[in-house]
Parts: sequence; C-alpha cells; structure tokens
Amino acid sequence: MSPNKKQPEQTETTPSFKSGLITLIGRSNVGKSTLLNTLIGQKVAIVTHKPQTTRNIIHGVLNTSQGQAVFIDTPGIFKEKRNPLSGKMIERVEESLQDINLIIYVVDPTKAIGAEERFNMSLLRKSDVPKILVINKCDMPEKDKEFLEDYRAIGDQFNAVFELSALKDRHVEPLRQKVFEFLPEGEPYYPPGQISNTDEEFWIAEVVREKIFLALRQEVPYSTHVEVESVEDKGNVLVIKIRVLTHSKEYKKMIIGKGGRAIKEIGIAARKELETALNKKVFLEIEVETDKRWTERV
Ligand SMILES: Nc1nc2c(ncn2[C@@H]2O[C@H](COP(=O)(O)OP(=O)(O)OP(=O)(O)O)[C@@H](O)[C@H]2O)c(=O)[nH]1
Ligand SMILES: [Mg+2]
Repeated sequence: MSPNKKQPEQTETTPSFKSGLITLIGRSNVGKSTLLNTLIGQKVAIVTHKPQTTRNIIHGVLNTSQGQAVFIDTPGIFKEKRNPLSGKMIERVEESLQDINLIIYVVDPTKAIGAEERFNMSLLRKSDVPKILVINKCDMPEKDKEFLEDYRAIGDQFNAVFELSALKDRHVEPLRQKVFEFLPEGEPYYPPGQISNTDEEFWIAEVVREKIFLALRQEVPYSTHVEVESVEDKGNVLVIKIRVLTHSKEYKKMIIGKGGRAIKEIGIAARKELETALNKKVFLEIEVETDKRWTERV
C-alpha cells in the first residue's frame, strides 16, 4: 500500500504520550521487512525470498492510543560477496543503531547461528539500549525449526523474547504492547497520516525492484538500481516512467528477456500492485539502461 495512506487509529498528543525509535536488525532473509509491514499494518517495505532485498533505511510508523513507535527496517547482514553494495549496507545498519530507544533482533529458527549472527551480536553488545529477541517464522513445521533451541538459549541476553510469525501475523500484538513499555514519554516524530520516511516515488521504485527480484535469477537483481523518471497524472491514468540501471549489456539483455518477456512480466506485476495501492489506473513505461557506476546512486 502507498506509504501516504492513513492508519485508522490516530490520537491527539496527551501528556503521557510515548514515542521512540526501534531498529529491526538481523541477518538477511529472516523477515525484518515482513515484520515491519505487519507491525504497522501496511506494506511500506518490499519483501522477497532472496537475501539482501532491503537496501535503504525505511521507517514504518505505528500510531496507537499509547503513542508513536517508529520502526526502522535495515538491510540484512549477508557475508557472501554477492552484493556489490555489502559495505554500504553494513554502514547503514551501524548508522541505524545510533540514537534509538530499543533494538529488535530478528532471527530465523530454520537457519543455524552463523557468521552473520555473530557479527550482529557484536553490534548489539556495543549498544546499551534495551533489546528484544524475536524468533520469527514460528508458523514453519517443527521439523524445519531445527535451531529453535539454539536461539532460545541466547534469550537471556535480551530484555524480552517473542516467538511469532510476521508472515501470518501470529503473536505480533504482544510485541507491539511490549515495545511501548520501553519507550519514553515524548512528542511524535511524524505527523498524523505519515507512515514512512520515504516518498511515493521511492516506494514506486521499490515495488518495481521487488518484481525484478521475484522474476530474475541469481545475481541479476543484485546488479540493478531502479529510478522513477516521472509520474504524470493524466486524469484517469497515472503515467509512470521508470529507468532500470544495470552494469553490463549482458544483464540488460537478461532483464529484458527473450522477446521482452522478462520485462513484460516485471511490468505487469508492478502495475497490478501499484494500481491496487494507488486505486488508479497505471501506465508503466520501463526502460533498461547500462551504467557501470549504478552503485553510486543507491
Ligand atoms: N514462513 C514464514 N516466512 C516468513 C516469515 N516472515 C518472513 N518470511 C519470508 O522470508 C522471506 C524474507 O522476508 P523479508 O521480510 O524480505 O526478510 P528481510 O529480513 O527483510 O530480508 P533482507 O531485506 O534481505 O535483509 C520472504 O520470503 C518472506 O515471505 C514468517 O513469519 N514465516
Ligand atoms: Mg528486508
């Protein structure tokens, strides 16, 4: 859904109004973006089955009668050198841990504790704010949650532990309640009605990037950057021009696909989601270009 849509519950500031910043961190693919979307009840962050989907720091705002909680989604730590942006991503995670009120550390019980977890735990130890451990994906069959006990065993290093399913929205409400216990009294960070730090153009580009991740294999999605060139409201239809940048001619060919099949599939999937969220007919024009320096634009 568009980040500018209103949440149903909006409250006036009262003397006991609480507010704070909560960073979601964890290795890639554990479900941080899914949890952010579920916590605030709208899709502000894109989600795919591939690691290193999130590239930017995305805020999702939850307004309740108790106050305003601003959740900060971060890129997942991923040790493989697959992503040319890895260094930049780690810097963004470290930045997101400054001046916050609470950390939510998200883990996946189907994956063994590895180098990424150890790196994350070292970041956590450097920070003295309260920490909550979220063991996600609890909807998965017992036999797949092989490492559940290993994660439960690190629970004593946290102020609270939750086992939940971000995807199925199971046991997320108690986490929302708990979060407010850790937030100080304060003014809201965002005005009523604004649920993200990103604007509509960023979100449109992200929807297209999500579809690229879902449609293309291996390293191709990791070598692309999506930009919105223009959005024109023509009354009954929104004309959106998109530029997809990638670093080689070979990748450009793969993004376009045989007879334009891949780019068509990406375009249809993106258009459908944009039309539903914006509640308007969308005409999407996507151009693919090569630009060796695309990483500088992320
Ligand atoms: N079964 C199950 N799958 C989940 C759950 N939460 C997330 N997923 C799936 O896990 C995959 C990764 O989810 P994301 O939310 O993109 O993970 P992320 O931690 O933001 O990943 P990066 O942005 O790459 O760091 C997607 O296929 C999700 O549908 C859950 O509670 N249960
Ligand atoms: Mg993510």
